[in-house]
Amino acid sequence: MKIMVLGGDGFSGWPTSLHLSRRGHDVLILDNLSRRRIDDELGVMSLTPIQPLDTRLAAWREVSGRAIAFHNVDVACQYDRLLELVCEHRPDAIVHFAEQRAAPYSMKSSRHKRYTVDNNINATHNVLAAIVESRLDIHLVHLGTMGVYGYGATGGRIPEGYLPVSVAADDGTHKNLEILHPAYPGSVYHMTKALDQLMFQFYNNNDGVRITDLHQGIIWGTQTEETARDVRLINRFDYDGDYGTVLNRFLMQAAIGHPLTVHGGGGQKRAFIHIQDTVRCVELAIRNPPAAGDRVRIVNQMTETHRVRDLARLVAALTGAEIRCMENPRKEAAANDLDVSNATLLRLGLQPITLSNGLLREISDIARVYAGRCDWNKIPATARWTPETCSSGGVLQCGTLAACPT
Ligand code: USQ
Repeated sequence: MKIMVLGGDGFSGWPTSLHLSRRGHDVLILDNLSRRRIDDELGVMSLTPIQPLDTRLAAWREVSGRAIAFHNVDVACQYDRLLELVCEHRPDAIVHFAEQRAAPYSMKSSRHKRYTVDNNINATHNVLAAIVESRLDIHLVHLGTMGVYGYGATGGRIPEGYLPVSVAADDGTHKNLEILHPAYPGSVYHMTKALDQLMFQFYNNNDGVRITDLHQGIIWGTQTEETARDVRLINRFDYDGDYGTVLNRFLMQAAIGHPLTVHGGGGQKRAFIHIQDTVRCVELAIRNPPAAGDRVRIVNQMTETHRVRDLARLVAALTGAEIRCMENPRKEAAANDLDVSNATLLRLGLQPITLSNGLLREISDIARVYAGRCDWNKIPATARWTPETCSSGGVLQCGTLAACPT
């Protein structure tokens, strides 16, 4: 198949592009390299030494004998160029990763909130408008997030996108419906993914665009089979307080002798997936598109759930690291339950990679090899959800100790 990957230079987009290329697909990356510019803005760099995109692509050609094309395009701003490329390359599928993906970054200031909304909403809408204007039957595969559901806010098992409800009419009868699961975004970033869902619903209803929305959990791990083939193909490893995600941060903190930074008491339960499974799931979604006329297919792309403090304990047991509970800079429930259906991916044949000591050690080893590239000052998470979160008497207290539950 011919596949366009929007955001193909990022943490998920790069390994996905390689995986699809290795599986024989003809891959074309569109990216504006914004993630690299955000590193510069924040004064951080990936823990792993990622190469410029042209070096990455040349290395892939050398290692695999396969070419991946690249166009530097800002999908959120350059609509005409996007449309031109869609019409020229006539992809069977477009994989859309071209969004700002960090919740803390989206909450840093009104500038960051506005950037995240402008970028993410315009990117998604431009892709949908270009698919319709091209008049091509392109399957859009989008990386959504488990965060749109609000981590168990409605109680019970989280279904894949649609909630069965019974609506009472005035005459006392009941009508059974399936509605889009209510959105409970917990950050401006998560809010943009909730808004994406409405755009998908509209373009699917109005224009019959075939869409798969993958509601992804927190990714852990860094390398895939393809990125591990040559050091020039290495994937990003974010550890900083804005982009680093929780399990990778804990593993990296343990590797450099930093205490594990648990927010609050660590009662937050979240969904997780290994990066290798992410790329496999995207390919499964591409190979199994919704039929013409089907509603938006929503798939929960996660393999297991864990509480933050349990992950900290696991990493501590493996490495001897110290656990430190910090005032939580986010506005989120101190504890929640989470039960998620991932029936579609299991039905499509995914054999989940679950947390195992072997894989955790592999990540720890990578973190240890590149520990010298870490800037300790960038580890604390300082983006506060409101001026009141983790402040006392108006003084910023993020990073101060809170009581850890036993
Ligand atoms: N947390 C800590 N200590 C840390 C970092 C995080 O306790 O050092 C806690 C957070 O407070 C939060 C949980 O760990 O309760 C998860 O935080 P995270 O930074 O690992 O993940 P999150 O901000 O939710 O976002 C990440 C990705 C995002 C994706 C989302 C999936 O950055 O792109 O959509 O995971 S999900 O969380 O399922 O919505």
